[in-house]
Amino acid sequence: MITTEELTADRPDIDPDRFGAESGALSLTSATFDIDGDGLLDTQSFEVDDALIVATDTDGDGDADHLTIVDADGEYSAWEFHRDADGRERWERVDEGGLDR
Ligand SMILES: [Ca+2]
Ligand SMILES: [Ca+2]
Repeated sequence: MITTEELTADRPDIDPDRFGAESGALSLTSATFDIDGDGLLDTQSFEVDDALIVATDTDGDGDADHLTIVDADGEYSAWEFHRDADGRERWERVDEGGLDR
């Protein structure tokens, strides 16, 4: 998939309704939070349609390693990014549920 700087300037290119194991690497272009307190910005939160997405790059390579998607109904799903030895990239869902039940 090819993305231009124009498309990714403000937020990563992601469709929360279609996100899944095969969605591929998600590069973080403008992290604004330092979740682990090491002085390096690692996390970006943004909205796509009515979904809130929080993406964290835990190893500092510029690609998100952890992703949480909260949709307009309060349903959430959490994902971890894995790059296999053969180079295959996939997201694994590690958690899901509703925030208010
Ligand atoms: Ca950090
Ligand atoms: Ca990373």
